[in-house]
Amino acid sequence: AVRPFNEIPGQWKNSVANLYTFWRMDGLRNIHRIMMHNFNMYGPIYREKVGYYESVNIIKPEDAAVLFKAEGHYPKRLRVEAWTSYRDYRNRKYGVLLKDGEDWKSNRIVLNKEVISPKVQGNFVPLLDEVGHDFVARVYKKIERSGQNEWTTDLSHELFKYALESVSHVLYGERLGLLLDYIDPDAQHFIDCITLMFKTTSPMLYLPPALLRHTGAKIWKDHVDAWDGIFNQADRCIQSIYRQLRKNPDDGEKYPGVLASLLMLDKLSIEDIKASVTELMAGGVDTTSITLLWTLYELARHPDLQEEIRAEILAARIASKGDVVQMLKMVPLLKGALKETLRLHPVAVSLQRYITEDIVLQNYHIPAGTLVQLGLYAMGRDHRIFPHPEQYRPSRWVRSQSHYFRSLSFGFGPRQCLGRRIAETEMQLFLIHMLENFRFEKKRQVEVRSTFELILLPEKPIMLTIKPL
Ligand code: HEM
Ligand code: 2DC
Repeated sequence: AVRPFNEIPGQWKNSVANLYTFWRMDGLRNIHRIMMHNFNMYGPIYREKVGYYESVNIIKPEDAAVLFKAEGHYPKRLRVEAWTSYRDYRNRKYGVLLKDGEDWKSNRIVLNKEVISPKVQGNFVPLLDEVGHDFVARVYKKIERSGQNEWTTDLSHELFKYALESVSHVLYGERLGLLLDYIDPDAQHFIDCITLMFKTTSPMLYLPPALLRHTGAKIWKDHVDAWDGIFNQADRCIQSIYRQLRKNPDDGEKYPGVLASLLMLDKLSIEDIKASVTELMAGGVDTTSITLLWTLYELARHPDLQEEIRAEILAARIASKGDVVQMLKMVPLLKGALKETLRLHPVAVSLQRYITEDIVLQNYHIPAGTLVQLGLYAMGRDHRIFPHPEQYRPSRWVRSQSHYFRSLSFGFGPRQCLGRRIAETEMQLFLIHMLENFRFEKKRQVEVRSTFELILLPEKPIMLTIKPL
């Protein structure tokens, strides 16, 4: 017989005890490890109440399948109140990230066609390829200047610039010039604002922003400053394209970028376009750059694997005869490496949905309306789901092993990551260019852990040594 909702294990009945564990484990920065701890203690399903939201947590691929079948036509994830509060406070529209219901759906359908459909990938490739080339040239320059024929560095700042340059080229069809020696201070400020925005969001998952706002808390002020910086910079970029387009309407000769395409299509209001393009620009920086940093870190720790992927890339380069779109279809191990990076170092600790119908998970009844979270970080490190989870093995994604509801780093279904195609193409091209030119090494083999700042980040700087081949 199916067991009732109230019998699901967990500390949900005693939220004081739960808050105590949370505090003792420095919960804020350790959400991912607390979730693993809870799955070890309670098994593959538990209920919890932290702060002001309550959820059911699951870890198994079979349960994920049941969850996503019950997500309904307008899938809804956990609402990040800090982000909606800011927009309400400044009277700005929600973009696709924060919209819900019919409004979300109608915007998302239009955006899908311009951002994630297979037909646009070909448009993005030359734009992203150009940025990849320039990054390589920049690294050669750095190596030359070091005078030692190698460059040892924490690449994160360079990667942030690479990611912003890439996503901007796709969105605006124009370069910002972030890979030049002297960069626009406004662009650097934008990058800093995104990091601050994420960092100030996580405490507000537990303390309602409305309360913080009315008590004049510093965290709320910093959060507002961060979003103000993001919106001001995005507004400048959007205005400039808008004016250009009015002066010289597009001649259809070359791909003009996502923003211009949306403006010409004329299916969304200017305000809706602005809101979603700003989210795309902000969502396109820390996510891909950190994933690339983790990938280089793993490849530096696994030199033989690095060599194997390099060989695959060189072979694909020759076989594709200069057709980059074709080349991207010939690098399965490289793609496996990115999946493997996101398995061990996911950007999102969890995926969440409010279910729209009653379901059964692990033989417990779950009523419609419940917030169900899939622990993505915990799932990626569970030995029952991934044999030898501690090993970085891209080939597990290439060979036959079942991938059924195991590859979920970008989410699932109609509400999955809108930036997915951009992110994947950008990361693949980066690694192709870098591995064709350089070798990556790590001097001290120390394990770097993740820390939660809304997205998961390396807990300390990762130092890499880059040498020309
Ligand atoms: C949503 C992951 C890069 C823009 C999401 C979600 C995940 C995710 C897990 C939630 C999906 C769900 O609930 O099913 C990632 C990862 C990235 C990445 C792992 C890179 C490694 C990007 C980039 C952009 C972006 C580059 C922008 C260009 C968005 C947006 C949403 C989203 C707008 C909300 C979509 C909606 O609600 O309809 N992402 N993301 N992401 N992401 Fe990404
Ligand atoms: C954070 O408990 C932990 O892709 C919370 O590009 C639940 C939660 C809800 C929404 C998730 C968030 C977590 C992590 C960051 C995500 C976000 C949805 C989109 C966002 C996964 C798991 C992200 C990074 C977007 C951000 C775009 C934004 C900057 C405009």
